[in-house]
Amino acid sequence: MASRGPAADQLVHFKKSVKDSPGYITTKSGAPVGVSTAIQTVGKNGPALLQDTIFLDQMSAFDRERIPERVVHAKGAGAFGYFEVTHDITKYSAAKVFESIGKKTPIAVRFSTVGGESGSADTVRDPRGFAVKFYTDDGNWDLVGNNTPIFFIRDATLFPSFIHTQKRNPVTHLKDADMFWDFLTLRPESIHQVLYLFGDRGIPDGYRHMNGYGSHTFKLVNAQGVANWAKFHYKTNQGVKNLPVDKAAELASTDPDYSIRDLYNAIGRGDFPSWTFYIQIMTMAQAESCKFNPFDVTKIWPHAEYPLIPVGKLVLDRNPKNYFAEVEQIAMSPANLVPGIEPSPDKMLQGRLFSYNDTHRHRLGANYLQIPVNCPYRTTVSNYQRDGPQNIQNQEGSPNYFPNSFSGPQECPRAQRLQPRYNVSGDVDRYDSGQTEDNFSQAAVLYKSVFSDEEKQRTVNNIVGNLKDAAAFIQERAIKIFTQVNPDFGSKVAAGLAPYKKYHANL
Ligand code: HDE
Repeated sequence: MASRGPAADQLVHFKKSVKDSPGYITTKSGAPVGVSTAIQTVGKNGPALLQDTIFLDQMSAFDRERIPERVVHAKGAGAFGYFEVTHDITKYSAAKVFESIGKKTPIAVRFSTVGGESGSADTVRDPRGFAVKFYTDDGNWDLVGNNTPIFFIRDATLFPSFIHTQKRNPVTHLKDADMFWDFLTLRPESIHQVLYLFGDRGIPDGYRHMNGYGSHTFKLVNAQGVANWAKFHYKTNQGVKNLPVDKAAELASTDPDYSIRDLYNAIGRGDFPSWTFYIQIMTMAQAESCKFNPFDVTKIWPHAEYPLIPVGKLVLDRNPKNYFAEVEQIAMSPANLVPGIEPSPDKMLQGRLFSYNDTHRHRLGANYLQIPVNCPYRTTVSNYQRDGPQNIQNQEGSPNYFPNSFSGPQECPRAQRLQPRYNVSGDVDRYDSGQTEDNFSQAAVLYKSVFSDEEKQRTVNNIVGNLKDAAAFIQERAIKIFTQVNPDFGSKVAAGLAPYKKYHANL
């Protein structure tokens, strides 16, 4: 029989891989089970018995199968592979992952959509998550990015509200065009990413045909302790491909798991996807005189001024052995940094340094880093932390206090050198950047000079198709913002919305 593809044939392959007879069913405590198709009852039609420990074992496990889904990025696909250095960047970073040309570091990648639940369709208009875990010799480094180099907001404190507006209305449990556009138009810094989202790249054709970005600015530190600011990019070697709107809508009903299937099948048939890894560098002095705020994640760094420097490649060559174990339980975190790579003062990144580990403790438990897919297995975890729920690596007889005289682990001078002292000062305040920063200039360039005339029109159509459901006063506010980006853009959206401006909320 012809193959139906690696995903459809998974069970057939499993059966072929089992050499001996399958062995016996057991309870969780390892006891063999005699009958697995009938509950124990008093007589043929009688009530069930509490002493049926086999039934209790099975049903109690089932009752606990689901863990909370991710509050964002709930639907996703994962795969494994390696990162290989092809160009020397040790003058910028002493991180072991970049140590020498040819060096390979194992990686795990999780791709995702953002707003939908775990069962939602893959082909929606939404940013895509592109999170990479590098299992380095110095511990795990996670670059938890998206398929866009920018984001909607630049202050972490706005994130919970922003996400609420992209998800379901708490009364109707429906997506709500008023919430969605009200927030975006009240925070004009979002316009750059809104344009990106409603342009052609807003619906990538699966996960293999899109680029990835670390998005934030990070700090790289070299062996001499010299620091530079950096951005990370991965360019797809499969070529960028996006889905036309009608095709995406059709797939949402005929194959809602399109992107998961596409990735699994490509890897399963040996067609391993890869990305070329680049950095952009900005010196500390350049940052001082930069025209825009280099720590603002709503902005890109123009490539003409800060060119892409090749570093290596990412290759995905293994599918998950088990989805729950290796994808649902993977815990990506921007706080997983290694010596030679540090955060920048980007306020979004700073907020993320807290949020991810916090959500992992809630979703997976306090010792989530001991779950095999999260464990920094290329190094040995030694410290003075102990105990907690489900701890399976409690460091045996090593002392549990520091300093000590009994051969406990010591501080690492190299890690200290790679975190050089730096100076910051300023007045403590809450600085709302909504109106004080430049919100429009890069969006204007994207619309005018990057989008073709056809893409401009498609973007307008996509926006109209969504904004038409919002109240008229929100539509008007949106048109003003689009006009600030480009008058042509504003008037095209206004013309597109004209037939729909029927509903005027009486506020
Ligand atoms: Fe996330 N984000 N995020 N995010 N994010 C999560 O972490 C958060 C942001 C991104 O495949 C959550 O484990 C805050 C930007 C990806 O497992 C949560 C802020 C970028 C993934 C969270 C942001 C991302 C997440 C939900 C603003 C691109 C999926 C579950 C300060 C650069 C990771 C979880 C995976 C997931 C918080 C903004 C990318 C709640 C607070 C910007 C790819 O912790």
